[in-house]
Parts: sequence; C-alpha cells; structure tokens
Amino acid sequence: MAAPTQPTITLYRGFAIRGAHVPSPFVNKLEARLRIGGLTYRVETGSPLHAPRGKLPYIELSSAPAAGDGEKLGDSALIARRLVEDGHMADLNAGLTPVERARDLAVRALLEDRLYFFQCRERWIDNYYVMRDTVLAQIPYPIRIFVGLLAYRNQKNVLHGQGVLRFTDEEAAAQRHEAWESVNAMLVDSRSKAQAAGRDGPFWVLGGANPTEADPVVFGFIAGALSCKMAPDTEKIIRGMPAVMEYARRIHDRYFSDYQRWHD
Ligand SMILES: N[C@@H](CCC(=O)N[C@@H](CS)C(=O)NCC(=O)O)C(=O)O
Repeated sequence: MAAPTQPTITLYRGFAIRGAHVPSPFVNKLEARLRIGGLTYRVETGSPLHAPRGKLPYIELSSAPAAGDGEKLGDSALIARRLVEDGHMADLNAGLTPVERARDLAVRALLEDRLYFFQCRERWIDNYYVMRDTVLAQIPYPIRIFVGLLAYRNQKNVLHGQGVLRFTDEEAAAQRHEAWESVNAMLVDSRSKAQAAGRDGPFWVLGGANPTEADPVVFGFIAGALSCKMAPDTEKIIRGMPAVMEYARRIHDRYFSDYQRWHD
C-alpha cells in the first residue's frame, strides 16, 4: 500500500538561526529523526510560550503549505511516534528484539533523563551569562536581564528538585564524564563492527546495520554540544573522543549536507 501523502510539517526550533544545528539536543534529535525518516519540513523560530507542552521542539502539521492553521504537537518522541503511527515514516525499532529495544531505551534514558540535567547544570549554573545571551538572544536588554533571572531561578528549582544540584562541582563533572564515556564505549564498539563488516557511511549506537530510535538522540546531544559555547567542559569531553566525533560527522554528512557543520 502506498504511504499517505506527507503533511506540511513546520518545525519550531526556538532559535532564529537557520542552516545550522542548535544548542537544544531535542530539536536536533527531532530534525535527525525526520530526516532519517525521509520527511521534509520547514523551519520557524517559535517559542516555548506557544508550544503545546511549553517546551521545544514542537511542530505544526498541516495539509496546506501555509503555517498557522494546523495541528500543533509537542515532545520529540511523541511527535516521531505520531508520524510513525500515521504511516509517514518507518518505526526504526520495528525489527529489534525485546532486549535490543531495552538497550535502545536505556541509551535514550541515559541522555534524555540523566545527562540532560547535568548538561542543564553546566549551561545554566556554571555558564549562566553565555547561556542567557544565547537562548534569550531575541529578548532585548534590559528585559533580558529580568527574564534571565526568572529562568535561572526556575532552573535552580528544577535542578535542585531533580537532584543534580545537590552534588559538588567535582561530583557533577564526574557523572557527566561517566555518561559520555558510556556513549563513547558503545560508539567505539559500533565503529569497529562497521569497519569489520566493510560498511561505509554512518555507524549506529547499538552496533547494527541500521539506525534505531536512540541514534537521533545521541546525534542530537552531540550536535547540540558542538554548536554552542555554554558547555565548554562537555565540548572538551566530546572533542577528546574520536569515535563520537566521527559518528556525528558521518550522520551530519549524510543527512545534513545543507547545514553548516561544527569545526573539527
Ligand atoms: N521531552 C521533551 C523535552 C524538551 C525540552 O526539555 N526542551 C527544552 C529545550 S532543550 C525546553 O524547551 N526548555 C524550555 C523550558 O523548559 O521552559 C522532548 O523530547 O521534546
């Protein structure tokens, strides 16, 4: 049966920049997921204030080319699931065994539900001014100072409640490193499997011949970290891991040739 016609997808990224990855890992993840799924989309800036779940990214699905009248959807994973359920792109995990699915979920959770909070701490607490002037760049001074302080206070509460703010700087850094070491170990293994099998192009985090749902997530976090200046420790960690850099570069080169890439 033929796939249903793709609706017009407008992706709201929250950043005014175009033709490049953004600091948000979830935005990069969703873009990678759409592109791996073979879907096209247009990009708008948008804002969490207009997002259906109050967070970026969100999309608008519309049968007509003009934005503004369609159905808005939030949450990168739920958006991808909906597009799979509607028959617009394939489920990347369809061929996985239950154990492989568990591994895929574990990788996603490591980044989205653990590393993300350490990354927020590094960005919002350790590098506040760079963070503020990047994510709130569209808000003019002096309102930005005020909005920045509100955002800072909110982040502090979230991070304290979640727990990552209860660690010392050293303890937090060690846990951030540990997460990236784990990702690196998987990618080193996958790269050598791909080499042994004579496969060119991207290699994938679970080590198979095809991407799984975890890959857009891993790519999104790497691309985000290499596309901003507010997480210098993370950038240093990643740049010190050749397999991680190569993984992201190969995915970028295959799926994002129209985007500017980070410098090597
Ligand atoms: N589960 C969400 C997480 C999205 C998320 O946390 N986005 C951040 C940007 S990286 C955000 O919008 N933060 C703004 C806020 O929380 O107000 C997804 O996968 O889309």
